[in-house]
Amino acid sequence: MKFYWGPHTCAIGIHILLEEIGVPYESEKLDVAGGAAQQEPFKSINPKGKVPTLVRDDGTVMTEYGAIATWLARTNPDKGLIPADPEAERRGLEIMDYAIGTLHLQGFGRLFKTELYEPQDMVHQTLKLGQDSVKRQGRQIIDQALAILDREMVGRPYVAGETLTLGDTALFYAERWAPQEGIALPPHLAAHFERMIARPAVARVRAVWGEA
Ligand SMILES: N[C@@H](CCC(=O)N[C@@H](CS)C(=O)NCC(=O)O)C(=O)O
Repeated sequence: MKFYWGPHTCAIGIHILLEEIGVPYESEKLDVAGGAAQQEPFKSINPKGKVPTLVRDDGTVMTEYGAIATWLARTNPDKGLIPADPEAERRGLEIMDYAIGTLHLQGFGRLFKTELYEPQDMVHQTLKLGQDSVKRQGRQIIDQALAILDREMVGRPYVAGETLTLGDTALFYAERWAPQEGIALPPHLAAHFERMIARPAVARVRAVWGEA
């Protein structure tokens, strides 16, 4: 398998799953901030121009965080990355979906890709009038999502209960952006973040990413 990632991106969560599982894989770092995900040769591999991307040994390409994470968990059932209890599974998926769909794409997306959310008329584009309000809106979405997720984590070391499951890696990658953007994590998320940081698989990935 070949795993494509870029510094600062959500791909760190899939990298952690690969290390937690212990499957053999190659990896390739892309200069995502410099536009490499939108250019060849990567664009022909994943026309969506996004990481994480995982290419299987038969050449088939997997994209979308939830799909890749679920496939990795289901093909390595001994790792317990999908809870056996349906209610715990639902909880974990609910948190994963909210971390990806709302906290990441609607919240942090407005901070990282502000220009995509700006009004497209000439006046706004020239004077950059829309940027502050887009960033404010992103910050409101982030604050609300962090508060909701913090309540979800009361009394739970991991998103679905007592052990790590796939949703933890999605929550972790989004938690990791908060301090980088000067946003304090609320206490239960801060504790979850530290719990993740303490895992050997996370330490190995952070060393590769130049963060440790
Ligand atoms: N819906 C995708 C989103 C992935 C995504 O937004 N990836 C960002 C990095 S966090 C990316 O690759 N951006 C590259 C670009 O826009 O050029 C998923 O769930 O995997």
